[in-house]
Amino acid sequence: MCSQKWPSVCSIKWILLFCLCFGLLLSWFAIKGNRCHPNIAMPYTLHRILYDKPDIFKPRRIDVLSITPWLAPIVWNGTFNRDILNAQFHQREVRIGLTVFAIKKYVIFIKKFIESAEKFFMVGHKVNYYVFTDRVNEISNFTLAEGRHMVILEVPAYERWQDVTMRRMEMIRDFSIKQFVNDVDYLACVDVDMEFLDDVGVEILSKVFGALHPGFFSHTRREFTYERRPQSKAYIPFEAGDFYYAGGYFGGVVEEVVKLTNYCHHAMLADKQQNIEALWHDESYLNKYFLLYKPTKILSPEYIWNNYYGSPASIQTKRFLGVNKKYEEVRF
Ligand code: 4GW
Ligand code: MN
Repeated sequence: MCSQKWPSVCSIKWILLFCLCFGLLLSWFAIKGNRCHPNIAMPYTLHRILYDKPDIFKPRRIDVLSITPWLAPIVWNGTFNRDILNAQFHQREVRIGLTVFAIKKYVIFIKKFIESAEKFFMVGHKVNYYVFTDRVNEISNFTLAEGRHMVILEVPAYERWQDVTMRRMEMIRDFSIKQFVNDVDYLACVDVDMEFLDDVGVEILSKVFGALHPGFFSHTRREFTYERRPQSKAYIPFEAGDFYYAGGYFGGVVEEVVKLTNYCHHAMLADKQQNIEALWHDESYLNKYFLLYKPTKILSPEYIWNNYYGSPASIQTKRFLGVNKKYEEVRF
């Protein structure tokens, strides 16, 4: 059969067969490669984000500290590129829970809180609002953007206001274990008497994070209003302490939030046994926790500002601002 001269029909057949096999082999390797390294094959879109090369000799902010001695970033306006961060977190399809308490008369703050969060909090990402309240019927319906949900959690209203704020730790811990851990990757736990005025995005996310209290970021250790009684579990001596963290803003991956809230709740219970209540309640225990277990990221006071503290030059934007409270209307 194959006795004709070169190039015989027979040898062309063999060449074609060889090419076919080689092609099949190549595509098999390509498919296998993609399957094994999805994060190498996928970030194609990332290459299309245009941004300036980071310059080692040009820090983005020179007026403020943007990294702690334990190498946690401190997030200030101008130090990060939101597009790069968004692309990274979209790649992971991150899900974020925002916990907020609206107990008794504090339900009045929910509307502005949620409506402003829809404009500025984690826009474009998957968000669950977890609203803890004793007044379920007083929480109105909100139209939320795609991928965003509200979960209303009915909880008891403690009689003393100090317990209303302190027991948040216990409730966040319990719902984290039984529910949030299945629903979201990160939690941000914040006060409700607040309004979002500028973007708060994935730049806040880290294993465990806290925020600098707007009233103390330029103060000395001695001036921090830590709990100073050695009998208290929240005790911090005058020679210790890094920053004064705000009680109204902390978070992290759900497992870390469980550790943090569990620690604070147990410290509070132990103090209660001794008839002690830390000076600034949950905030005092949170400060003790962050002294012992350093946060992996710290948010500048842009993230929890209050106009009571004016408008210093270092605060270039007020992302989340305290709402003026008419104390007689909300307190008891
Ligand atoms: C005094 O009468 C009160 S009531 C002090 C706090 C109260 C309270 C606080 C309340 O009645 N209902 C309530 O839901 N809270 C929650 O605790 C709410 O989420 C609030 O943002 C958080 C901390 O209380 P706060 O915002 O009044 O604390 P500061 O003044 O430090 O921002
Ligand atoms: Mn507050």
